[in-house]
Amino acid sequence: MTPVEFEAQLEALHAELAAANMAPTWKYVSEFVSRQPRTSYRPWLWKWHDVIPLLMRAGDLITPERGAERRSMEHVNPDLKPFYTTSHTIATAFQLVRAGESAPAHRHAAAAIRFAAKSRGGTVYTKVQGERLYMEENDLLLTPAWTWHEHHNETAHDIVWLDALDFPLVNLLQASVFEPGEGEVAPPKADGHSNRAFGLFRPAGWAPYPESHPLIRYPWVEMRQALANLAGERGSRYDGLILEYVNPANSGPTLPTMSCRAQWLRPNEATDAHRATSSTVYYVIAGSGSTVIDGTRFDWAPGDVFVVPNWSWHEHRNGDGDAYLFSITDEPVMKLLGMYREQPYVADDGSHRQAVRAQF
Ligand code: GTQ
Ligand code: FE2
Repeated sequence: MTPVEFEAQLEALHAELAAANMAPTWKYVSEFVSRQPRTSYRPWLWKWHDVIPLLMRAGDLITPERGAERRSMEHVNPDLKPFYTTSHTIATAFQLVRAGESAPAHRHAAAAIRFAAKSRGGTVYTKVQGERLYMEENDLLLTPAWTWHEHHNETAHDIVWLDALDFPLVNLLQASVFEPGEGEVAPPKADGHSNRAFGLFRPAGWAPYPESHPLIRYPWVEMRQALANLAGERGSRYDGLILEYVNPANSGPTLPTMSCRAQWLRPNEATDAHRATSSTVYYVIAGSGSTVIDGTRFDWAPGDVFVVPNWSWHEHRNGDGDAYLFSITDEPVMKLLGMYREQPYVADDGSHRQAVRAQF
C-alpha cells in the first residue's frame, strides 16, 4: 500500500464510521479524555449597584397579581447564556419580596439555599415543609431537594436575598421535576422546631431523627461568632478563616450538591492561589478587596457576586478592613464522585501569587 492509498482508505473508513454512528478513538481520544479539565466559561463579577436597580424596576413591573411566581433575577455567565446559569453546576439569583408580598408554595428536584442579603428582620420568612424560617440579615436558609417552600414578607420593608440552586446539575442529569403547591402542603410546625429538636442536641431514642437535613436555618450571629472565636488561627492558606455550614445529621456538607461557607479575611490578608475541579460562587457580605482569577483582578465590594469557574487559579487579596465572604461550591459533588482534584499555584519564580494581567 502506498502512503497515498493508505490515506485514501483511512479517510473512507472514517467516513463510513461516521455514517454508522461510530467514532474512531485513535482520532478523537483527546476529545474524550483531555489532559486537563476543560472549562467552558469565564470568571465574572456582578456589581450590586448595577443589578439592584434592575431588581427594583422589576419590583414595580412584576407582581404576584400579574402571575409572577417568583421575582428573582439569575446571574447569567456570559458563556452560559443558553443555560441561564452562573457556573456549570450552580445558578444564583437575587430575589426581591416587597413589603406585604408572598410567593406561593412549590417544590422541585433542584435544591436551593437563600442568603438574606438585605433584611431588617421581623416577620419575613420562607416556610419550608411547614416550618417558618425567619430571615435576619445574612442568615442562611436551606430548601433541600423536593421540599415545599413559600416566601412571606409580612413586614413594612422590602427584602432582597441571594438564591443559589443546583438546577444546572439537575438539568445536566435530566432529572428536573417541579410541582406547584395547593392548599396546605405540609403539616405546620412550631417556629424554631428544627433548631430546637434537631440542632446541637437530639432526642435520645424517644422521637425520630429522620430528616436527612435536620438543620435548615443558620443564623448569621452564630456564624459570625464562630469566626470571631477563631481569631487567633491562621486558617486556610487559600481562603483565610473559612467555615462550612454543616449538616448535623451526618457532619457532611450543607447539601449533597452545594457546600456553603463563610470566610473572614483579615485586614490586608492575601491568600495563596490554587485551583480545583470545583466551581464556586461568592457573595460579598462586607468589606472590599479583590480576587485574582486566571490573571484577571476582580475588585469587589459589599453585595457583589462573582464566580470562580472550575480549574481556574484564584487567590483573595483583602483591603485594609475586615472582609466577610459567603460562598457556595459544588465541591461535595466532585468529592462524592471521586473527581475532586486541587493544585497549588507555583509561579516560575516560586511565588504562590499570580501576576495580574488584566483588570475586570
Ligand atoms: O424562590 O423558590 O431564583 O424556585 C429560582 C427558582 C428562586 C424560589 C429562584 C426558584 C426560586
Ligand atoms: Fe423554588
